[in-house]
Amino acid sequence: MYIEDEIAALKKEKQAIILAHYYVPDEVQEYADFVGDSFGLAKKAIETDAKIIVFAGVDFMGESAKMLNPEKKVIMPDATASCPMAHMADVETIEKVRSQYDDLAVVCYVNSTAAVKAVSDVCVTSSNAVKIVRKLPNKHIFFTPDKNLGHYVSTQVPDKHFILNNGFCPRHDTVDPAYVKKVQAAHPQALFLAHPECRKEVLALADYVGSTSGIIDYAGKSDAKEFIIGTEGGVFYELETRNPDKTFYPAMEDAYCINMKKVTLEKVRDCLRDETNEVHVDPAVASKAVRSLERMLELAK
Ligand code: CIZ
Ligand code: SF4
Repeated sequence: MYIEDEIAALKKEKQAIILAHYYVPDEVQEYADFVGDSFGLAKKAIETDAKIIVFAGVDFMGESAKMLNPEKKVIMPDATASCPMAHMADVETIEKVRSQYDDLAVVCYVNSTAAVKAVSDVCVTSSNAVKIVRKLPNKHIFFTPDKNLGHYVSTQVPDKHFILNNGFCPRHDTVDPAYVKKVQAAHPQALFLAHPECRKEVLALADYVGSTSGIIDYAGKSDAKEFIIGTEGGVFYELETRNPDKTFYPAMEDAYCINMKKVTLEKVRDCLRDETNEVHVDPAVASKAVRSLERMLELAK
């Protein structure tokens, strides 16, 4: 039997759904029931009535899906697919910053561990960070883990004071402005669409700054025919499928997130068949962390 047919049969038998991030390999996106960015996937995880969620993505995404659906079984194709940025934040730093400011909100990017979410006031994703931070009543914002997204939000919400944690995405943080300029010179008609996990020097060159789903929407609606894409290479699958008449160029030499690429179709089949790599979150941590996620879902409306 072909692997695609095996997966289809297992999904039916087990009442399972496959949720995939835009950064996983093309063939996994092709056979997923829903493909999205972390915000879209979190919302989908709540809506589904499937009994098993196969989360084709990295650790923090599976954790969030589990915390929002404690009664469902959440399994991961590769248990070692982990976002390094999520591990660049710690509870001690948050507590220290909290002790220094009276009117502080701790805002954590969803790319974070459950333990960090549990001591934060609200979660955000790159699709909703600006909107949510604007709505917070607090004057001081401690943004964690991503310094680049935090800096970008601070430029959009200038009336608040930001303290930035020192984390970053190894993929987006290394996009080189000199390389982007070379691609721009080679394709002068192309618009440059960049993810806010890139450094400010890169965002300064962009025609549009937005989340992965923001970039996909923008490219679809724009009249332009060529685009330089400043985010992980997995988005090319969705961009090219939706826009066969448009051309997309990467803004970096190596556009791939190693951890997202660990999620293969074989591993999707294996974890579904064997129900392995189930996600567990300590209930005491989960009960606090889920408040930050639920507050995000509420404030993003
Ligand atoms: O870099 C990531 O992991 C992103 C952009 C996640 C997401 O979908 O927000
Ligand atoms: Fe983490 Fe960056 Fe990979 Fe996203 S692209 S999962 S932020 S390492």
